Amino acid sequence: MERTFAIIKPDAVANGHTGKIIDAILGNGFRIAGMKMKQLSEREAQAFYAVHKERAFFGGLIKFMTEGPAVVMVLEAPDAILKWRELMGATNPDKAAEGTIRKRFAQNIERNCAHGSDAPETAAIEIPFFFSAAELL
Ligand code: 3AN
Repeated sequence: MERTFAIIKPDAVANGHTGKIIDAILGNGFRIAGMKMKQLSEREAQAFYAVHKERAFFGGLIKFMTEGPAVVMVLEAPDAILKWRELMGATNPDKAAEGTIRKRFAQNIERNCAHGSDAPETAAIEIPFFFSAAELL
């Protein structure tokens, strides 16, 4: 079993897609080990996306990720990291495969409705960033 960290981003929550995304997660064989709704503070978003701080899109990304509530989750499955990235689809929804979450629900490369850890080392940082051990069931 593997765990990955996922976010239903503020655009998807505001547009009422939370239920459909959770349904896709459960329908694709993930177990939800942790889940909470939360509006990220600017400081949290900056720390979470610190790897992107030199990028031109950083300011817009922080504004977007803090604009409203998001749903943060820990998903568990065999090969969860890769499996969740496949289910989300490409970062740019225009390039995402038919049926993927970003193809179905994302507006553009920035407002792209979902996040997933990209490697085991990233998941190992991102999961404890939002969840204590006691919150994971
Ligand atoms: P992914 O979320 O697919 O791992 P990353 O880590 O490259 O993609 O990017 C993190 C987030 O930054 C994306 N989910 C998206 O919201 C935003 N982002 C990435 N690339 C761009 C871009 N070229 N322009 C605007 N926003 C971007």
